[in-house]
This record gives sequence, structure tokens and C-alpha cells, in this order.
Amino acid sequence: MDTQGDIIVGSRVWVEDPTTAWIDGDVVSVSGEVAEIQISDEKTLVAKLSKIYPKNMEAPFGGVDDMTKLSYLHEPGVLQNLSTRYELDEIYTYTGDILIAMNPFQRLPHLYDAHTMEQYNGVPFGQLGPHVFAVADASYRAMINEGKSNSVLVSGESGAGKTETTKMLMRYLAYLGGNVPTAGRTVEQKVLESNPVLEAFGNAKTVRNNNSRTGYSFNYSCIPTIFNTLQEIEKYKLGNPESFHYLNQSNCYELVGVNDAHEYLATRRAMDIVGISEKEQDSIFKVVASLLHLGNIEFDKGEDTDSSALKDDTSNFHLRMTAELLMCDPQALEDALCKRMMITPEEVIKRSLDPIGATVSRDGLAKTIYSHLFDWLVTKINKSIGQDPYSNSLIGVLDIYGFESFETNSFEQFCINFTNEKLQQHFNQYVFKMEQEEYVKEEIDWSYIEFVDNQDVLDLIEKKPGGIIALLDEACMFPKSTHETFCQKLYQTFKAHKRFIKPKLSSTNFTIAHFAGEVLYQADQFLDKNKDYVVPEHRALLGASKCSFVAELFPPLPEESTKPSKFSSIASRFKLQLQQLMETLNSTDPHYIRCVKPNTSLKPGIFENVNVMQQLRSGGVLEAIRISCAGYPSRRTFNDFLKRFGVLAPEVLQGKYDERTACTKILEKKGLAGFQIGNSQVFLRAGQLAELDAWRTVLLSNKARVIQQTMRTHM
Ligand code: AOV
Repeated sequence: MDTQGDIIVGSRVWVEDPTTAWIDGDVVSVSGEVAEIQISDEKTLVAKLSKIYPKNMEAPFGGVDDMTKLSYLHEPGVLQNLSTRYELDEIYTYTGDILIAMNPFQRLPHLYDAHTMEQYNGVPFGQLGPHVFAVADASYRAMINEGKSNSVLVSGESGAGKTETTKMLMRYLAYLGGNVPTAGRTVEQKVLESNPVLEAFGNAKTVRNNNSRTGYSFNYSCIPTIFNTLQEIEKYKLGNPESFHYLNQSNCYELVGVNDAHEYLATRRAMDIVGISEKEQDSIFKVVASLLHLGNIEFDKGEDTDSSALKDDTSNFHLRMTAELLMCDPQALEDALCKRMMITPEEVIKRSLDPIGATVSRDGLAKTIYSHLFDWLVTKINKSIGQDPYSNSLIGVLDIYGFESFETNSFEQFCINFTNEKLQQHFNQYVFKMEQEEYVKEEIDWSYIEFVDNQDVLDLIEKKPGGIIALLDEACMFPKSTHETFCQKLYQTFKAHKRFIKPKLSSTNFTIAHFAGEVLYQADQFLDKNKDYVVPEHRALLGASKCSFVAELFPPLPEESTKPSKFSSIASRFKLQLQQLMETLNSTDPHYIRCVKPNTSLKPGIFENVNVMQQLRSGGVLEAIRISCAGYPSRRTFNDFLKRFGVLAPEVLQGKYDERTACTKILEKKGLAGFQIGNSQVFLRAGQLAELDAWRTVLLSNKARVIQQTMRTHM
């Protein structure tokens, strides 16, 4: 965003500051490419002109409710506007059609009461203050009046307020629709209340439903911990949750932190609502319990070399519990864990696994059961929502996990960031299109506005052949591959790709320069995590379960797909799902809501510049502003323009010109080029408004000096 315009001595400017992101001061001198800035009485800073932005001195008190009304569209201006508003509990702000929602971290009941809903009902977008209800209303009107499908995309990082925002959207849509509850529950309620089911079983999966108003949700978290306190502990012999291996892995336990019966009941109730029968619920809990026992089975060396056996009586107990809960034969379970069939052209050999191999087999079995169960839940929930007679309305709500960059980033982050990259492209194209429509309306020429999109990152990831996913699939199919060979291949292939970086000190990591910043990925588990392969012995074991629920999770495969060469890739499947999602989105009119977490202490009233800026960048808000800067970011009606800049050419004001010609003459007098005159507004290129302001400042201060001079001579 190069909107510095002309920075001169006396300009009030923003300058970068490591702790507060931006700090303001007055320019005291300019020489060459640098300027000296007085920050306070004691402090001055020297900074490059390219790193300094003019501060808007005429910003209205309380900020502006739409960023495009800011005189200067740059990061510090945007941040200041948001923080000013946040202080006044104005948590919503537009950037054109995009709604930014700052999490207030406190209840603001008046914001969502019945009176407010009435106010927004049927009022054109933009007429009232920014609000999630306005977005909901706009999508509803578009759907009713134009019969077009609409989608609302709600994004933001964890805790930014996506769930709350989605709830308010639904609440308003339910209010508009006067939705008649079905079996005591509206679709909205059903969807919201089905959330705990998937949250409890969270995973990197797509939930989609073609014809429901609440079609999509990408959810990703950790292993289920829904058993922490339940009454069933006795029934499923679960004892102390901490004693289970799968529950004290990593930080999952803490992360989900479902530690009271309340959550458990919510899960149960949600299951009731989406039509999961008592019997099915019981089976689900049994299966999850079996997973916990399974995780506690340990192995030691067996009698033969390279074989394994159960470690001790405890492991034996857990094996029997697992078998009992899954209703399968304990001996068959043990064999499935400790032995593997080898199929050679000549014969079938049963080979023993060593303790490490058996442990890998155990974890693989758990992963298989878990993912099949999760898929079952998703299908069930989608069916339940889809069957609702009111579900043929055409508003989809997509709640998306934001861009992720942690200390260690694995395959899951890769998939999430790929998703965000895709949505970002959709967003860019949308913002660009909206800008163009505005230009068309004003009949101005927009043909040369360029915008840089992120197609190159997408190519890097998903291009076929040759992209990262394609290379990963290749590596997974080639038995001798390791994560090292996979990385070597990446380094070779993308040596010259400007979005791909090989870290200096590692041969198993790689960095992608995403639109929202660089992310370092650890490749060591990419191959394993990408394989979606059920060991035939595991499938046979579970398919033979006496529990019909379990057996049905593992129906026999069609003949052809049992061939060992058949490899199914999670990443490719994910890519396909994303493609379908984009197709659906493209057939709708999108509305964007960007949720922002103003501070990491989760408290009201605190606005952390650096954090907010990072989120605005990742959420593409600054990118949207940048796109608008590439065109004509500043526009003023003829009247406003003349009022403000008429002073630059008094002779024009005195001449008998129409407003349109007067504006043109002033701009030409100042030697500006590239601007456009529309039907009712002047469209200025980035920086031109600042330039005009600078002229104006010079002129006014000269005038002031003249007055001073005059006064002095008269004294
Ligand atoms: P998330 O959905 O984005 O996180 P939530 O919607 O759960 O975030 O918001 C986190 C918390 O912030 C909520 O529990 C509320 O206390 C508060 N909050 C958010 N928005 C509002 C609002 N408009 N008014 C009042 N309080 C609000 V996650 O699902 O963790 O990705 O996993």
C-alpha cells in the first residue's frame, strides 16, 4: 500500500514501531529518502519515507463505520479506526461489503435484542451501522428477491468469535423466516446443537450438505475426550481418564478440556436432536471406550524372534475390554495387532510383527476405527439437517478455521492453510469484482487495474502433476520413500519457486510463503498422515463384529479396490472436497465476515495492535484494501471535493463551471494524472488525496504565515 503521497515538514505521520506496531508524530525534516519525526518532546525517530504514512487529521470522532471512507487507506489508519471504535464498544466495521467483527469479550445484550432485529429488518445494506444482522438481512433479501443462493463465510482464529457470530446470524435468519420449529427444533437450533457432537469428535474433516442453509463447516481439533466424567465410566471400565494413553497424548486433554457432565449431556442431547437413536448412541460410546482401552495395550518381545506378545496382565485386561466393547473375538484382535499377512505371487504368508510394529498396527487400528466413526457421524448429521422441510432455503454458512502457523506445523496445518489459500483466492476475486462493479456504475475505465492473486501458491500445492500434493502421493505409493526422500524431491522440484523455501539447517522441513506469511512445515509425518489405508486384517476383524453398528462401519470392499496397489490419499481427497466446496461457493453470492480477537488475554477493552494487524493480514482484510488501492481507493462526491480543495484554485470556483468541470480543472492545475471523473464522484489513485492534502496544508500554513506577518507589521 504505497499511499504515502507527499510527506513534507509539518505532516502528521505514522511510523512503524516494534511494540505498538505504529506510532504517530510530526515530520521535522526531510532529506533524500528519509525523514525525521518528532514522536514526543524527548523522542525523535528517523525513518525511510517509504515506511511512513500520513495520518488523517480530519478523522471524525469515533472513527468511520466503513474503512473505505478513510482518507488514507493504510495499515495504521485501519488499525486506529478499529481501536477507536472498539473503545466505544462499536465492534462491527465494514470494509466495503466485508464485515469485521471484533470480539468484545463481554456481553453486549442491546446489540442483539429483539428491538435491534426489528431495526435491521428490510433496511438496505449500509444504511444502518455495521452489524451481523445487516449481513444476514442482505443475504436473505437477495435470496428472496433474486432467488439466488447466498453464502456467508465466517472466518477467524480460534476464539475470535466465529461461533457467536454464526449463532447471531442464525438467530436473525430464524427471526426473518418466522421458522416453524420441526419436532420442537428449528434447523438453526438443530445445526447449532449438533455442534457439540462434532466438536466432541473434532477432526480435520469436511462436513458438507448440498441443500441445507447451514451446509458447511470445517472443523479440526483433537481426539475425543468425552469420557472424562461420565456416569458410564463404570460401565465401560474407564476408571481414571489420565490413565489412558490416548488421553494424555500431547495437549489434547487440556485442549478440549471437557471436564464436566454438562458437556457430556450436551453431546447426548445433540445426538438426540440429530436423530441418533439410544441404541446407536450406546454403540458410539462403546466404540470410543474401546479406543481408549486399545491404546493401553502394550507389547513385549514374543517367543519367536521378531515377534511380539502382550506385555502383561494389564495389557491383557485392556485387550479383553477392547474385544468385548467391539464385540469381536479377543484372539482375532490379538492376531490382527501382532501379525500381518504377506501376499506374494506364490503364497500367502503370516508374518509376526515385532513390538514396535505391533504398536504401529495398534495405533493404525485406532485411527481407522475413529475416522470411520467420525464419517458415520457426519453423514448422520447431514442427513438429519437435509431432511428438514425448511432446509431448501439457500443460505449457506461456512465457519472456517483461520490460517495456522505454530511452532510445529504438520500435515493438518498444511491442509488448513491450503483451504485458507483457496478461500483467499475466492475472496480476492470477489473483492476485485465488487470494485469493478462500482467503476462500471460510475462509467469509469478500470481496464488496467491489476491485482496479484495467490494462484502461484495454489499451483505449488495442488498442481497436477508436479505440485506438493502430487509429489506426496507419489512418495506414499513408493515403498522405499521416507520423509527425507520426499523433502529432497521437493527441494529439487521447487528450487526456483518463489513461494517455496528450503530451510538452511534442515533436510526434513520446508517453508511455504503463504499469502498470510511464511509457515515452516515439519515433513516427518506427512507420509503417514496422508495414507488412508485400512489394513485388510483390521477390516476383516471389525467387519466380523457381532455388534451390527461396528460391522456396518466396515462393509466389505468391492473386489477391485482390495488390490494392494490401490492407494487412497487424504490430501487428494481433501483437495477434491475443496474443489466441490469452491464450485458451490462460486454458484452463490458470498458475504464475508472476518472475526478478530483483539487480545490474547481474552478480556474486554484491550486492543493489541500487533495481534490485530496479523489477523487482518491473514484474513485478507489488508489484501482487500490493497486491491482497492490498486484501483481508485479514494472517492469524493463532486461537492465534497470542491468544498475541500476549492481553495487550491479559487479562480476555478469563481469561473462559471459545472461541478464536474471544476473538479477536473483543479486536478489538472495540480498536475495530477490517472484520476477519473465518474457520474457523481471523483475517483483518485492511491496517494493522490494525500498529495492534494499536502498542497492544501502548505497553502493554509502560508496563509497563516501571511496573517502572522501582517499582524506583526501592524503591531
Ligand atoms: P470461535 O468460534 O472463533 O472459537 P467463539 O465464538 O467461541 O470463538 O468466541 C469465544 C468467546 O468470546 C465466546 O465464548 C464469548 O464469550 C466471546 N464472544 C465472542 N463473540 C462475542 C460477542 N459478539 N458478544 C459477546 N461475547 C462474544 V473456536 O470454535 O475456539 O475456533 O474453536
